[in-house]
Amino acid sequence: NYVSLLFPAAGRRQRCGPGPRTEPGALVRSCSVPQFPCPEGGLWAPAPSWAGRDQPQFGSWPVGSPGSATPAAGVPRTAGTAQPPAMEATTSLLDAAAVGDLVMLDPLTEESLLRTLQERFSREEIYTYIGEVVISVNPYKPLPIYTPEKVEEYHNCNFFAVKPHIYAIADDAYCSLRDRDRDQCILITGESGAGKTEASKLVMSYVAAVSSKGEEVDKVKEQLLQSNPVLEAFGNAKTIRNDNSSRFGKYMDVEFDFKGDPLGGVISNYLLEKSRIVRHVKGERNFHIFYQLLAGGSAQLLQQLKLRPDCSHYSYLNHEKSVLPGMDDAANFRAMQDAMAIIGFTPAEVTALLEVTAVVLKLGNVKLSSCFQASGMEASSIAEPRELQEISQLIGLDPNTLEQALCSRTVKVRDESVLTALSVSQGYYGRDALAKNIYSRLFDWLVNRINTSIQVKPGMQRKVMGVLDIYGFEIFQDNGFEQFIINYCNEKLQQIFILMTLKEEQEEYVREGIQWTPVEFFDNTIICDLIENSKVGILAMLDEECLRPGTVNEDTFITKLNQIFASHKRYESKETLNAKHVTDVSLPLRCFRIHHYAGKVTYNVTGFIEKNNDLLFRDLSQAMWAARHTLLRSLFPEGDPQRPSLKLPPTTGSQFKASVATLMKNLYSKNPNYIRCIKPNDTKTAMRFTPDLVLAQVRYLGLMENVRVRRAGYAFRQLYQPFLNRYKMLSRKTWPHWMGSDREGTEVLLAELKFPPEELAYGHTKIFIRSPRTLFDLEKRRQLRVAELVTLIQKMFRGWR
Ligand code: AD9
Ligand code: MG
Repeated sequence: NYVSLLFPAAGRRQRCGPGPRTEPGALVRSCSVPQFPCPEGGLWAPAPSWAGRDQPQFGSWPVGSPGSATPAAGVPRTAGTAQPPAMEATTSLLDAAAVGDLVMLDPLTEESLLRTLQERFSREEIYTYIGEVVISVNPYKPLPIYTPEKVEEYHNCNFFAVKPHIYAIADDAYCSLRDRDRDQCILITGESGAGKTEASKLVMSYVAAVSSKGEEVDKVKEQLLQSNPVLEAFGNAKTIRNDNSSRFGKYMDVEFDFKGDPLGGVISNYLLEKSRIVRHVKGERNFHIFYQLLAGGSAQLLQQLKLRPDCSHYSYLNHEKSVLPGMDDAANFRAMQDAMAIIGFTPAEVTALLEVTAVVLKLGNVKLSSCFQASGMEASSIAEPRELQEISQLIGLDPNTLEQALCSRTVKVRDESVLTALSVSQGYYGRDALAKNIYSRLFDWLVNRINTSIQVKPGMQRKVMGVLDIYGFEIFQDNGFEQFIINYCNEKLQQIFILMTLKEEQEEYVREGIQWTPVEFFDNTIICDLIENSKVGILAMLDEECLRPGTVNEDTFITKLNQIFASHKRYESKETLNAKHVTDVSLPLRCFRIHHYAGKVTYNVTGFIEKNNDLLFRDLSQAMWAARHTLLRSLFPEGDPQRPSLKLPPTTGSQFKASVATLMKNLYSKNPNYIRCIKPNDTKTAMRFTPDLVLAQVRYLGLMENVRVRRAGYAFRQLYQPFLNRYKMLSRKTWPHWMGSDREGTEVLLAELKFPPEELAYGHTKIFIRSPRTLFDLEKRRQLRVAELVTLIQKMFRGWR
């Protein structure tokens, strides 16, 4: 059968993709492989056409998909007509720009990688693989690739029989979880505006669409999906980079039963950018909820909350009217309210939540004025009592108590409590700290409340898919405490990425009985340790400074760091930088530089101690606890004067370190799937690709390292049977029929082709090929052979006629 020779039937790594599973005891899923008319008039389905995830696109015709926006690279197609594969189908591998999997890129250089992404992007191919990793380049315009038809197309698809797509990874992860009981995690990283949140929503909605339907299951799915508008209202804001920027990190475990039906989930949130409550730069906004509430709240609601519908009235909104093109705050408020109802918030809970939100907004309008005590000491008082009184009414607190808490502070002097007046600037500092604390605690409450609704009953057996949407690596002109924390988190994610990738490679080699030769890779443990070592890590030393009695400042902190890390390979002090005449940035007064895996970042330590301490005057937390407002009161348990412990709460840094450690443990127990998002331009322009900008991200996402690690051992692997089927035409000994085992056939075939032995390894079920070049060589030979065969067939047909 000559025709069957022309059909690719390749497959590479059967990690967790669809199709017949290779591991013992694995379930076999039905593949909706398209069928094609054969010359005899019957239907021909490509011989076992399962292709594993890592298979390059060349071998998996049809690469495109009916109805897709653009034809697949190198594959001319007539829309809707099933055709035998054209010869060009194989050229995609040899055409660098069309490589759907960068592992197969040859030569691998930053330039070729960038060119490939750009070329694909220009064809609206926004997704590209690096093995199991999906790279997603934000198109900044709606593409017709997320329709129900697309869901259908990717569901139970042959991973590489379709174009790279986020649905393919979602399907792969979901099916692996459902059919093979492997808990999954999907890690989405990238810089602000790169498309992480959109990607996480696409994954969630895909899973919701393909899992089974039913009243109970649909309710759970709806609740899970509706957590997004609520969290986005309270946790997202317009920034210069992104009109809907998530100002918190989010990890969501979605839990499924044994059939793969969603049961519920758990959300964890990380480090809300609470400083935005009191300050945001021009061109940005505070959290969406404030604008939504003022634009969408009914007159009655606003009256009840003692709010005016006018943004320009509020100091924390910069006294600006802020209407964003394309964003309907009023409609979003209604959507948020509907979402809360679906999740199960009671009307009383919603009211309490909005009351506390209103209190935060109104706190910004509390004005202080300066006065002098009899002693001549500066003191502060409330300049205009109305706002304070309204706040007190909203929270059920005596206005005098609130005023006292805002304008003075209790200090212990030799076991005696003394009330000392605060200056105006100290008063404002306390007021802002209170607003930030109320809001961030309210946000935590919100997440917990959602969790209460979506949590799964204890004792039920479940499988888990975690989705992580977290801030990417940040290098700004001025990098502060937030960047330090965010970059530490990314350093840990990189560490886990390397460890898990290598672990997985190693496991496969062990499974296949192939000798594992240690792979050289950049190990960033040294950087993680520099930051998190519990004795001599930067975070521990910062905590030490924060705990020191007396007035602390960053001078002693930086001096200690410089002493301890004087000879650390990844640390540089300002003095070292000056000595090296580093002039790429104007160095702040007090700073240090870390050589992260993704680049060098200079941190300005001003504000490190205050942000790490994150202290709230005890008088303020006691006042909040004294309020009759049940929700607000519950947010300040430490305000209870009966509480014996006067222990300081953990610092921001140590809390973050602990939650990152939990996150890592959680991720490490799951099978990882990566989505690396890239922002193609700085102007949010549709389909514009700025190479320099993308190159910077390619660097700090570590994509080159990613490709190197992926192909550190053997770049390509495939089951013997499809491999032999595809290439047997290259040897007279194996073609047209090989009667022995597939493995023997493969050995005979490759021996005849005389590839260097170090290029090949024979596993129990798979052939491993070290470099893409060998595979290209094989593919080129196959192309020539196919051309010969086509000519031969044509001659035969002519002869018959
Ligand atoms: V941030 O770190 O939270 O500031 P993200 O989450 O990486 O950021 P987001 O998902 O919010 O970015 O995407 C930014 C905008 O890009 C969206 O509001 C969309 O307008 C646009 N976007 C992102 N992904 C897609 C896509 N797949 N198709 C079309 C997209 N537009
Ligand atoms: Mg986001």
